[in-house]
Amino acid sequence: METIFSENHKLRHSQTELYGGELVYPFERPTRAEYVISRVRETRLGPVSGPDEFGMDPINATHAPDFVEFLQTAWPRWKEARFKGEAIPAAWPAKRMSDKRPNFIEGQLCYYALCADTSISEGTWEAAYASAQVALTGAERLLTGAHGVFSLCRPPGHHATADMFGGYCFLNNAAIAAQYLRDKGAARVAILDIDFHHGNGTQDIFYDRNDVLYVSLHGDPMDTFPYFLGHADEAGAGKGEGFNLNFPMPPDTSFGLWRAALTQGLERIAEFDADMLIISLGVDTFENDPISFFKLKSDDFTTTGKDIATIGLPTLFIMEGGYDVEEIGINAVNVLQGFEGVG
Ligand code: SP5
Ligand code: ZN
Repeated sequence: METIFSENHKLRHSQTELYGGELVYPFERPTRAEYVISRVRETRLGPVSGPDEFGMDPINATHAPDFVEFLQTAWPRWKEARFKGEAIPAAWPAKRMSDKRPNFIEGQLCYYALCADTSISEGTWEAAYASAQVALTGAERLLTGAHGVFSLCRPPGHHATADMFGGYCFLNNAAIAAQYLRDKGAARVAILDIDFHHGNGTQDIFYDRNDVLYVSLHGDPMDTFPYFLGHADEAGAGKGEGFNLNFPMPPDTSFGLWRAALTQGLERIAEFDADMLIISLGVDTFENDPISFFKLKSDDFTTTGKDIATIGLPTLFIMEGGYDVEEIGINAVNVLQGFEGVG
């Protein structure tokens, strides 16, 4: 399987995450991608290629242009305002407040943020842009006949909505890729999100559509981030009703229960008759992940890849979360090898 990867991910090297009342070094850090690409090379998974250039159009096809412009300019504007630290949102248009967009950068930061765990720092836009190009290049490979491709995206994307960043995400790589596949002729695209967290951004972007099916397996939002989306009764709206399927699961969920949900999700995808499948590949379901509460073991990731392969669709794997740096390379590549029938 070919891997698409950009060294520009390193441009995202934020030093702060608001976590448990402290500013910690972020869980979403450059070494994550280094562990994964090392494992890709070590296992000889296949060739590693840089991204092609698709420009801004496919990004603006999914995201609001004002939000994209905000992301592009946020860091220089924040510096200009002479704040000392990284850009961390600390106010919100909360219940019963106005939704008018403020003028000052601090206010705009809060306007476009869905939570406070994600600081904007120097190079963030450049890395997010490269990550989207990595996803688009993987999508293009499917269109030219590849059966499986791995877009090693960093930063991740599935929490980003059309006009909000957060949860370590800025541009929704999976959504951008799905929209690109639709625009290039795929009639139906399915997204299967196996990251530990619910992909609130991806769900929101496609919630009222019946041409992109979203299926997610995740920690119950009653117990974990993103807290305010991902419930089982969220089934889609309007003509999208029935095209959103959530499997929230409780703390300590082990592979047996998780795999049963995977089987049901794959059945729904097969019934949907998708032309192509995108996997939001988070490996933060791992038993030793520092911020999550599922109990998957390294071998379970291989089985997951095998299960995904059974539905026989051209599949684009897009890297999302996974924070136990020592193991994320092994676990991510196990999924890919399982899909390819190796291991
Ligand atoms: C892409 C992705 O996986 N983003 C996840 C963002 C999660 N950020 C919020 C972290 C809060 C973690 N609270 C953990 C409590 C552990 N006991
Ligand atoms: Zn996650």
